[in-house]
Amino acid sequence: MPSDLHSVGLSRRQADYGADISAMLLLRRCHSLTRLGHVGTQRYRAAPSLASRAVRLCSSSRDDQRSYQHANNGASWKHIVAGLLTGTGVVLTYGLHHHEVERADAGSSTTVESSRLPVFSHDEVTKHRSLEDGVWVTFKGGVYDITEFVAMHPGGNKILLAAGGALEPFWALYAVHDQDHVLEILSQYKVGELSPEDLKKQEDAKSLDPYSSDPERHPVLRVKCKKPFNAEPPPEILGDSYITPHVLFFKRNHLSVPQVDPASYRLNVEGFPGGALSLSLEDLKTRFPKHTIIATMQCAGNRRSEMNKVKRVNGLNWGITAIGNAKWSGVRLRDVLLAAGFGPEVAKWARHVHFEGLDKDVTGTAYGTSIPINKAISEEGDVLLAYEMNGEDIPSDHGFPVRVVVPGVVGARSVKWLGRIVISAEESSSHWQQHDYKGFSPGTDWKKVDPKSAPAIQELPVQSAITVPADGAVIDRSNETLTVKGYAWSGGGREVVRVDVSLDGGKTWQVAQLRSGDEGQPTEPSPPPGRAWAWKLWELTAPLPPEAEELEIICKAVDNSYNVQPDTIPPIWNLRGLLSNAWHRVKVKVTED
Ligand SMILES: Nc1nc2c(c(=O)[nH]1)N[C@H]1C(S)=C(S)[C@@H](COP(=O)(O)O)O[C@H]1N2
Ligand SMILES: [Mo]
Repeated sequence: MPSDLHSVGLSRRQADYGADISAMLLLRRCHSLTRLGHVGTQRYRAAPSLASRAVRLCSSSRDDQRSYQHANNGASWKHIVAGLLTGTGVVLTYGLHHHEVERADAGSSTTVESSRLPVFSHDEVTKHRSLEDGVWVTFKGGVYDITEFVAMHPGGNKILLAAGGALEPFWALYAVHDQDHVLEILSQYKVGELSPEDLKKQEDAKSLDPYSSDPERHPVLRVKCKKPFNAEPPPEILGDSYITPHVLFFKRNHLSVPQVDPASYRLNVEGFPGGALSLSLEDLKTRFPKHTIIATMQCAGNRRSEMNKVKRVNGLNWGITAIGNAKWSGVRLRDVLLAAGFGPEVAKWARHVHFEGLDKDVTGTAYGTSIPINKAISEEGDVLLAYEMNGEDIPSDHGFPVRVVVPGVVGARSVKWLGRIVISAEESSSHWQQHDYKGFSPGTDWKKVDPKSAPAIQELPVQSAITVPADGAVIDRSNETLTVKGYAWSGGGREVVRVDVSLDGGKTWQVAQLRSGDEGQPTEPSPPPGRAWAWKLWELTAPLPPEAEELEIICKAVDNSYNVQPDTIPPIWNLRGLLSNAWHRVKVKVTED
């Protein structure tokens, strides 16, 4: 998120708005004119001064955006944006109402004939993704300039995530499903048509490529690698919900997503003296009790980008959101192992349980890993063969129809598209068990490294990060307080008991409030000891330190074993950039208005 957005967003929230709908109408009229005349990135500045005020309001400069905030009505706009973001329909009401007002006011139809609008290429549209350059989106083949809409809405910065691309998925994200109404609102902002070639491309993006059957992903995700698909959500959105919606849940794929037919799906459980057990999806759902847990999944590479800044590491450059928290339902691995013949005899030699996915590389090798038997068989281990995520069938990106969920353990062990389970005296021999997902000394380089010298990562260390404000955000001095938000979690079922936050680079600390649920919603009951699989969201609102021009905000979590996060990265640096859990730091600027 560019910092200027934050400055606009934060100062707007504090601004003293005065209702002025006529300014809106002037703005709108100015907009209509430019719509027929100048269209381009400079159009606001070039707009004819029908009303000097409106032109000023249309200005794309940041200061003007900000001063405009004082001339509008905060409360009602807040409602509108709340409506937009929650899909309550308030925004639709606004849109329709406004549409009518304008129509009456203008005395003529505001709907501009499509044929008279210019045609834009996708490239042209993508150039407009900021308040400075204008915020353009496409919707059903039309091109819309929604700069004004975004600029006027506190929280409108979230719509900016759609800037320069298709709007459809964003309306869907905020549950505004009625596309006719969306079109009606948008019609006021139409500036052109998308070129037929680019519309076709948008429609049939699928080509002859091994990843062509991969599912669609939400464009809000920050893509680290397209093929295979790896992406994480923007921090401020992740931190918004205790249970991460699956569209926002980070996706970490080593290969293409396999297409699995649920009717012919079989899970093979092998390695037992009595032979293999083959289970259909139906068998899993009907023969075993259904068990539900809320568990956080974190990739071993979460926050690798911070480590990468200290000294280059190998791997996807994850930010702070290769982590998510979901409600997983399925059967206990324990129950399936018992059904397959686990008992005292098997316990004598069995030490590991291997998992193999149905995703295979060109040599036919499947993704695979293993976990220790005690975690797999223990009732308290809560290892699931999950067929639901957040109450729905597991989405294909997350392992449809069945995935393993090993709570408290590094994401790499939670094998998706599970095809095979093998009980064994040995660890999995797979690359991902033996050569990857291991931690090393900061002094170990690629010449010296011996993978056999380190154990496979299982339980993860204590972790926390700041989701709001973003690094580089600009905060207005007129804000008397500052709210810092984030997540905290620890591996092995250890519960986070405290999060400390500093606004002054670690000189002084305050204790954040922990939450196990969404704001204003009932919280999840405390987990049984040793089974705290889910993260906690935390928040601190504190007075803005006087005089400081820049703040270094830090967070650090403490779990119930009193494990703490290391303060800096260099002593935990490792060549693969794994286990990056140093104090999280963001810097924000404080400006005088
Ligand atoms: N079959 C299979 N399972 C897999 C992977 C994979 O590539 N293939 N990636 C693993 C890794 S490294 C992580 S962090 C998690 C990510 O799960 P998610 O994509 O549902 O977030 O899945 C794990 N399970
Ligand atoms: Mo991972």
